[in-house]
Amino acid sequence: MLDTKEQTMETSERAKLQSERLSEVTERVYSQVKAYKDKFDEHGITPCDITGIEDITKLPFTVKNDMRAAYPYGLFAVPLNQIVRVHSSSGTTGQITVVGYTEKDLKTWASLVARAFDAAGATDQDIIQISYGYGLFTGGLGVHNGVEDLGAVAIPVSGGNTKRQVQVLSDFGVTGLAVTPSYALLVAETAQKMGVDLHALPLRFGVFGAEPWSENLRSQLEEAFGIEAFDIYGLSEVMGPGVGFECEEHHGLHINEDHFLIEILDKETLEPVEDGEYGEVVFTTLTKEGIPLIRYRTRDISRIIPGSCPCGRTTRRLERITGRSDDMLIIRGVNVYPTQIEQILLDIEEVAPHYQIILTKRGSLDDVEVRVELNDSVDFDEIKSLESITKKVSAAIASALAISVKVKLVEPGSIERSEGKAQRVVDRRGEGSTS
Ligand code: DLL
Repeated sequence: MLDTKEQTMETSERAKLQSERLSEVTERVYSQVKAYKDKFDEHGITPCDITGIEDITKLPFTVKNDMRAAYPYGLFAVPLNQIVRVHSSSGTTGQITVVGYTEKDLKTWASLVARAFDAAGATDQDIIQISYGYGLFTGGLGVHNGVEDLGAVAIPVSGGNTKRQVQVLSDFGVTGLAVTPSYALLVAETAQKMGVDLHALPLRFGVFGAEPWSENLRSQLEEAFGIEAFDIYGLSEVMGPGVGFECEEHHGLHINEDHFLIEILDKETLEPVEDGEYGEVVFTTLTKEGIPLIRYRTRDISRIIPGSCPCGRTTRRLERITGRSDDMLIIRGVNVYPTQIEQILLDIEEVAPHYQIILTKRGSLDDVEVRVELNDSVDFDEIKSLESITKKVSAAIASALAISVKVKLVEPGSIERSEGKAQRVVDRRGEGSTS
């Protein structure tokens, strides 16, 4: 295990380290970042009020809009000559936000991503194909630096050009694949079309993240590639990939708590919840120099898994992210995340793991349609079987989630494939009523 001391230290010892670091970071943002000074003053709080992690709740939150207001560099805590790299968030929910890294930040980031690959069993003997996008997105370069830090071979393929992805995978002796789970599906599908037998390759593991994915998708990816699949979590505002990662137990994402203080807060009251209960994930960066963030509200919903992990790491585990609060659908009063629908669809043999959820307006009501592709093996022209599969899918959704949705089976290959993060929900409610 890399960084054994940091990853296995007694909880009390870690709390002490976090407390020291929290004091330092609050002082730093108070003295270096005007927006934080103003906010602290508004709340009548000074860094002297923060003596330990139990004081975290005294501090104000940072939200995406604070970052937008400070666009591009307003929340940086060091002069630009100390920043050596910038990245940005994907901007799927509005204007992009910019983050900056000092040299030390990049080193820390690489070491935390290296922990994730180490936990997936990677060593300096491995050859790792990185198919996350390179560019402003933190996925490509973030994973790249971590893989190099581990001493493994990094193949910077980036996203897109899927046939070439398959060619590299089969010709370069690749042992590990790092990519979004949805793009991994397309790579597997393309390999099959190209007649490449993925099971005959030396590929051993995949490190998948950057979007929510279900347990059933994990099984399908493991089967399609003949690999063990690991989850990796992160967000650009907080650092990028490597904030948390799965170990061989596959039971939650170990959070790199020596660098990030995690809180789970009730969605309504924003008060801390007990371990085991669901809420919004909030992070405070403890060591970042470029753009330290205090109590950043991620909008991701999850919970801390209570208890210790047999792997020996003492860092707490965040359950895999079910979804973002922005993606939550409210279907006739029931809260549903796209991954819950995915989990159900992937249990049904006759459909493929390609789906989209279309939201439209019918009068004043929201209408939800689940579009899912039929499996190649089903004859799309056979109306009888289509009817019975449609019924089967709606019944499975109704029984698992207690909601009734319209289901539309579509031809294999007709749902647009993603080369990065998949767009599972298509919101057409602004485009006028369907009736
Ligand atoms: O997606 C960083 C990343 C790159 C993580 C590569 C893992 C691998 P952003 O573009 O800022 O950063 O998007 C962050 O993506 O708040 C989650 O909603 C979602 N997300 C990231 N990883 C996971 C995961 C990168 N493993 C947002 N499971 C986060 C579920 C994830 N959702």
